[in-house]
Amino acid sequence: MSPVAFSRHAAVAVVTIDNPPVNALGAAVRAGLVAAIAQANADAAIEAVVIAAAGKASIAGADIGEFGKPPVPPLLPDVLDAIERSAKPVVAAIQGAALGGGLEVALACHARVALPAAQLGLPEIRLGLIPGAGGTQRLPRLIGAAKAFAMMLSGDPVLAGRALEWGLLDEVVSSDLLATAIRVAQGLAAEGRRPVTSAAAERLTEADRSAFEAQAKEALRQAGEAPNVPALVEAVRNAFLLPFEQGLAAERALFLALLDDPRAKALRHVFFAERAIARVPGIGPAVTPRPVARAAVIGAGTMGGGIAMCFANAGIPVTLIETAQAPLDNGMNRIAAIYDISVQRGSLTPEARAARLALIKPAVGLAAAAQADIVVEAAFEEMGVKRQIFGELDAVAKPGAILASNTSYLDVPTIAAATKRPQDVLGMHFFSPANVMKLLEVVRPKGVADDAVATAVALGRRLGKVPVVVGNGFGFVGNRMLEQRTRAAERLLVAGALPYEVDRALVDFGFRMGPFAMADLAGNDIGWRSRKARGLKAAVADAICEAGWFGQKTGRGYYLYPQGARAGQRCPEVEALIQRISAEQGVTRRAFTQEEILARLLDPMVNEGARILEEGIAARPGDIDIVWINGYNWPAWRGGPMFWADGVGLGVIAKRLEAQAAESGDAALKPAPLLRRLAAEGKGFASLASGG
Ligand code: 3H9
Repeated sequence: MSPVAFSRHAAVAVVTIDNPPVNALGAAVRAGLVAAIAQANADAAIEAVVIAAAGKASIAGADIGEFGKPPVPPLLPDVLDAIERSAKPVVAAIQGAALGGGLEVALACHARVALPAAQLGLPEIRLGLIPGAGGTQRLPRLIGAAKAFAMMLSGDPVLAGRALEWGLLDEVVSSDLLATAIRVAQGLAAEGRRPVTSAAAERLTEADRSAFEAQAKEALRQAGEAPNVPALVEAVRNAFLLPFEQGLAAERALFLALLDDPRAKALRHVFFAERAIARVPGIGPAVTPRPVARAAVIGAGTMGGGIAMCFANAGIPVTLIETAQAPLDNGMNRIAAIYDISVQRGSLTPEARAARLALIKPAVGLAAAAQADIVVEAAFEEMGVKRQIFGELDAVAKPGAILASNTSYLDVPTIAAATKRPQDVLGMHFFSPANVMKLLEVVRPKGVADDAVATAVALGRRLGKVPVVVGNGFGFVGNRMLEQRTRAAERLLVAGALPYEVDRALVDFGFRMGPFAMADLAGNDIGWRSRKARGLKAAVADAICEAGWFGQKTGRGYYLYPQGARAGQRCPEVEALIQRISAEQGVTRRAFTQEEILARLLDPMVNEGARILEEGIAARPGDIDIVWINGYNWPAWRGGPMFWADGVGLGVIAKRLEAQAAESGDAALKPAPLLRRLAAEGKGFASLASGG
């Protein structure tokens, strides 16, 4: 059955796309649209056409799943050509998200009518692409190149009201969308009008052109390596330089070249992986999250304060709890100061600041958690402390409240065992700064109720986070892999690299900073304390801490930070110390290329990722990628560590790991069984996601 239905309303044909979940423009939809337009034109009793869509979304765009596969005709530009050339006027009725190719369909129509909630946008930029079905040519002709370029560059949709102001829509109605579209279509037919966007040129003025060029210059300056920004500028500029048909052909060529770019492939992987995390194994749609109207956060330190801000920012009243008034006041002052910065920057109004602060109620003592539907504990990272808090919480929290720990490493069932309600206890691991970072690891220990997990996930989304459900185990997913990278970085120093070389390799790869700059920022004493507690040693890192060089806060760490500088400078003393340690360990230092450094840092992470998958701590390789992109600044256009590994080839990685294991004598570096198996079969991690 075709996903495109044809029905008659007097002399108007209503063509309805019904292709759940989001009416993407797959091959069958494209064929159905061409057939429907032809049918309407062949039927003497039909005067005009309305294109509508069933469901919540209007048309979410091209079917991203078809990208990278052999194209199946009719191609979208040809479909739009048929719509625009239709001898009978065609009107788009837009009730929800008209995005990418979905908006391009509307642009090819002769008029556009929408509900107020409709969202119109060209988000291709986020997929590493540019619009490829006329968007860069038709939108500037309709609303001017400056506005069109801004929309395409941000990828953000605009609401119907704004679109109406701009002339992107012809009418916005709060009800009777279809009836209105039919009326508009009848009106056009009666007047004998068929306004064709591609023939319009009055908005492409000289003033518009200079406004666009100014924006383009700035966009190119900020684009970095992104290949699609120059392509977007070129395509939009063509609207001024070339006739429509030629502009369209140039856009298509740019679009197709980007489609094959590995960066765009990585972003498509991220798109689907981000959506796959919503499918939590064993938790179907029948599991309903518990209602959350009030929250409590225990601990008003940096982490607890940040978490409380997340609740307030989402409009959820939250009680911030401390053991005494002084730390509570400090915490509240810190929160107010962060909001002040937002007000100064203009990203928050003074009223919104006041409203958010009013949602955070400071309190001393755990009894204040009694009314909360969810309690997030962000106290000191020590099992004894956590168990005591959870034991006390058990006595005061209301029945059915979710009791979550923000622990980064500790065993969640041991914490849960301090209560008589382990079914309500889980981990909610936020990342610092909690009010900014998107990642939320929802730790699901055995014994926790499914609806408790579903509640944490739904709440995470309300807080604007990317919640990834992970199993219980030391460091969960993100920190467990980070530890491998940290160890690898230390090994590299002893073997012959210097901190700046290691950091540069990762920055050139696309990370915002390397491991040593990051350690200096976070404070080297944190890792030191944790190593001491676990009886672990790291010769260089320990020596640096013994010297009192804790990082930026002490003015020096792996680097020097004179007068509070944020960017570190190479430190001759640290470099001499590293060389001394190599000598003490009998190591003949040697130079490493950037590629070698990268492989030595990232391969052990991938290996740990393989173990995490084997143990079921992460459900899918894509979940690990989403953790690293949202929690650790892994560049999205590189798709995450597991996607990256597939690109390198698991055989290559397995061989490199064997070599590293032999050189270091560390058997833990040997390829994990899963990695070994996939490498032997010539497969990648992606084959696991598809059941291979
Ligand atoms: C384009 O159009 C290029 C053209 O210029 C040129 C072509 C020649 N394709 O997000 P959700 C799936 S590029 C395939 O959770 P929501 C999604 O994977 C495209 N599948 O829902 C998920 O599947 P599952 C430009 C798609 O309600 C399900 O739909 N367009 C597509 O939170 C639900 O998705 C975009 O980039 C797609 N285009 O949000 C828009 N879109 O359930 C991308 C969604 O199996 N889409 N799916 O995991 C969105 O922004 C959101 O999906 C939308 C709904 C706002 C529409």
